[in-house]
Amino acid sequence: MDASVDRIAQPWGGRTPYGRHEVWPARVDTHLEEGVAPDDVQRWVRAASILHSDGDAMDIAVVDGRMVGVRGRAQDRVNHGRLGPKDLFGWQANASSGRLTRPLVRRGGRLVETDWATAMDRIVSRSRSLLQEKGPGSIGFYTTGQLFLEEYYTLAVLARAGIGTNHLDGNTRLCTSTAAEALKESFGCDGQPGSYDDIDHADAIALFGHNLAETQPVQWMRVLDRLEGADPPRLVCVDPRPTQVARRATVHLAPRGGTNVALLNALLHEIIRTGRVDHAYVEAHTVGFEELEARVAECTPAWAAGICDVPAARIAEAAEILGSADRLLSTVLQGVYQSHQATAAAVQINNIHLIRGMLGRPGAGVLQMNGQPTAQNTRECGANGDLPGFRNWENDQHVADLAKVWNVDPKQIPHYAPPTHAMQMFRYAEQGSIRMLWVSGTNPAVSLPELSRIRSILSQERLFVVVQDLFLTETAQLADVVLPAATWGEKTGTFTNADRTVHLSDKAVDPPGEARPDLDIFLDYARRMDFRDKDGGPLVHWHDPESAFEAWKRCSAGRPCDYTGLTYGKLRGPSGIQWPCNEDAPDGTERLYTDGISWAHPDRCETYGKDLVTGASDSVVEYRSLNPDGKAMIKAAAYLPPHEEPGAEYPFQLTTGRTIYHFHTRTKTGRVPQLNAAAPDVWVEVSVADADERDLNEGDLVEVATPRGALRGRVRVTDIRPGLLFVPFHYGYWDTPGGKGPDGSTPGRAANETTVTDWDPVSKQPLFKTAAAALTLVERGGGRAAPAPTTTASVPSRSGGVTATAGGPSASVAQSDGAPWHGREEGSR
Ligand SMILES: Nc1nc2c(c(=O)[nH]1)N[C@H]1C(S)=C(S)[C@@H](COP(=O)(O)OP(=O)(O)OC[C@H]3O[C@@H](n4cnc5c(=O)[nH]c(N)nc54)[C@H](O)[C@@H]3O)O[C@H]1N2
Ligand SMILES: Nc1nc2c(c(=O)[nH]1)N[C@H]1C(S)=C(S)[C@@H](COP(=O)(O)OP(=O)(O)OC[C@H]3O[C@@H](n4cnc5c(=O)[nH]c(N)nc54)[C@H](O)[C@@H]3O)O[C@H]1N2
Ligand SMILES: [Mo]
Repeated sequence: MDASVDRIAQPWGGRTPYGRHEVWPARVDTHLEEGVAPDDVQRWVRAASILHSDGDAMDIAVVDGRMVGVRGRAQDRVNHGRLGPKDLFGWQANASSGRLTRPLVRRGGRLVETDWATAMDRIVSRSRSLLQEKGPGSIGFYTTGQLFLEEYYTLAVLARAGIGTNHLDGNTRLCTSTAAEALKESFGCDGQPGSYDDIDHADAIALFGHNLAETQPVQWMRVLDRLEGADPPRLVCVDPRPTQVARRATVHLAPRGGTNVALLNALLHEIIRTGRVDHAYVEAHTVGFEELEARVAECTPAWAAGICDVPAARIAEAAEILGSADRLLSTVLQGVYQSHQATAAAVQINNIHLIRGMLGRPGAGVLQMNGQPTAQNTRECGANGDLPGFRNWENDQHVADLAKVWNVDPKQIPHYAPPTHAMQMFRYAEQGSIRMLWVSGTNPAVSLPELSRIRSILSQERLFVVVQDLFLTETAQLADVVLPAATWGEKTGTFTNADRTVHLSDKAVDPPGEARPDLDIFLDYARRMDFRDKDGGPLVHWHDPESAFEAWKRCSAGRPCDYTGLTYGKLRGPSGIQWPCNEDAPDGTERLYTDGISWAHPDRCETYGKDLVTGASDSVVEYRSLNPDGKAMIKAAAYLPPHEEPGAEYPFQLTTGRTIYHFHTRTKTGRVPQLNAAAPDVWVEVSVADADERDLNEGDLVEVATPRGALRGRVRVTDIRPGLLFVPFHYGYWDTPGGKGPDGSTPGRAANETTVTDWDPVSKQPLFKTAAAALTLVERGGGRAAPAPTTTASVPSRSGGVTATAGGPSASVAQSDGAPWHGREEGSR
């Protein structure tokens, strides 16, 4: 099947159909820079994808110390050789112009270049004086889901035990805090139950607020291949937009934004009413079924139809698929996690699986998805508002155990309150109790809600801001010190995808200029701060990625995310390996909960849980009485209307999200020619009915306004549900020539100018998916098209005048079956 495919025009490439319970055939995707032939490649260096959570294994092609391309790894369990468009082309960002090569410090109001010693000195002396004058609570760290495990672990140790601050969280708060919370609420502990291999075995797959086709395109290729093979699965898609997933679904439900809980309660109602409950499973492994049964008793499809604006018959059809499935796989992502009643809704999806006994068997699993490539590690390592190793901050035994690993007094680890969440950290910075904020690997001046507020917080005189990044981002421009980081391909480390698969990513090339790996920066800071353990030894006693990994293994020992059976050597074998991996499971663990629930016992659980509606914490006493034996917890929730509903002034619902060609704030993908050209600027998706009613056409320039702010973009008329607008959140300001800067000149083009400072009461994840907005025409398009792709959820409803998205020769990708390219193999390094 050797073929060459334009993977901008055909993002998912060719099909390799396979039947149920068969092995997904391998297909190796390779893209090399023009003029480079496979035989020219001098080294293939092992890595995994860094632009989403799928964990696709790949090799980086190197010629004369330069990256020249990538290819998928055929033997890896995750992708069987395939890569998505961002991975095929995104590596070019590493060598793009604009990389930071030297540290910067603010002098006389301007950022000027300096050396590392000067920059680190500034940070260390500010840390010391704040510690002395205001204490550890004046220092906060805001990190990411895009560094490596070794880096998060080092950061967690230096922040929690070195500084002794409770203010350490990741942008994972915006991303997967609801995934983690939903798992904790249902199973007592974080940890993904399912496996990607469940796609091979399921007879029904349900995707809730998850645009799998665009955000994890390789697993979508797997679903497409099953749809074209023998005994294909039935698909249920719950998404208000006409995504490619929706287009292929057996049943597509397009609910009004923010109504997931109403819909899910109706689905649960139908599953119970039609007698589809697995009572033996419920009896053996769960508590709380009666409460759920009572809660959803009145939640008929007709009731939900009124709230969600979806036909009752369609809800019943979806319930029939979920209820009659023999092996059901569900996936959940931002249409749930960033929407109204996020945790309450995500938990109802767990409940579908619990009451149907759909867990721990091939094809029967739930994937509370991650988004970022390494978000799982932020969570495991405790760099995200949890203690390392999924330890319970309220359980003194767990804290003592952690203190032993770190050889510090338990009092040195803050556990007087839950670890501070990011939205609260920004509030503390706004109010002046946090005086130093160290931002690593995230761009909050584009990605947090209500940007005018975020800019004003970050530009305060009294707040000392450190930004550690690859580029001079919108956030870095507001910093006091900017540290140039090395990234993927320029440093070595491990990371874990959404189905617990751990990959090693090796250094392929040198970083530009004086840029340094994040690990080296954190180690340097720990050394300069001279953090000590209780015997006077160095608190951070490792010195490179592998020794950091070994230190983490000790911290993970005996925990759910046990890494003790892994080594760098083992991870250089044919495939990534799923945790837990230890003496009992030396090859890793495909699925959790194959044998009942393992981490929910009151002495073992990561949290005592919360009320799903109010977010109020339960006590250990309440937990013990609810769940003395450590079973899965079926928690019910009543539907509440979204906080901000459309009205006369703001008649539309507004939601935001992604396109396949870009990653987040585009610091990388905006610098990649093939990806940038496919979606070069912001657009606004408007339904056919709304466009007709307001006489709007493709390409018209419109303003979208909410009580927080406004943005301008060109109209794309699509089959999105009427009353809803969609804006991609990728577009900040760094590449708008002479355009709007972080000085706040408006209207801009960033979606988060308009979003609200509000979050889920349980997981504290911000609500990026529900706001009310006004829409006004600024200027007629005069025949020009919106800069939106035609291959994706933004496919125009009326194609007249819109050129189909294509990449041309520079987007050509070789797809071959059988063995990978035979360049000189690198073996083990
Ligand atoms: N191409 C690409 N891939 C990515 C990323 C990227 O930036 N670009 N980022 C990665 C990261 S960090 C993440 S978190 C994931 C996110 O991956 P996804 O969650 O799949 O992506 P989103 O576009 O944020 O949202 C998914 C869908 O939610 C729907 N939605 C909005 N409101 C509601 C609602 O109230 N109910 C329901 N049921 N659905 C709703 C939207 O229509 C949208 O299609 O993607 C990862 N992969
Ligand atoms: N409106 C709206 N807002 C959203 C969302 C939404 O759907 N709608 N989604 C939210 C979600 S799920 C997420 S995950 C966030 C993402 O939001 P951000 O994290 O702000 O987005 P990125 O552009 O990925 O920013 C990562 C930064 O880290 C830098 N970087 C990359 N690699 C490295 C490295 O190795 N080391 C260092 N030091 N820096 C590195 C990049 O250059 C970039 O500036 O956005 C959230 N915001
Ligand atoms: Mo995310």
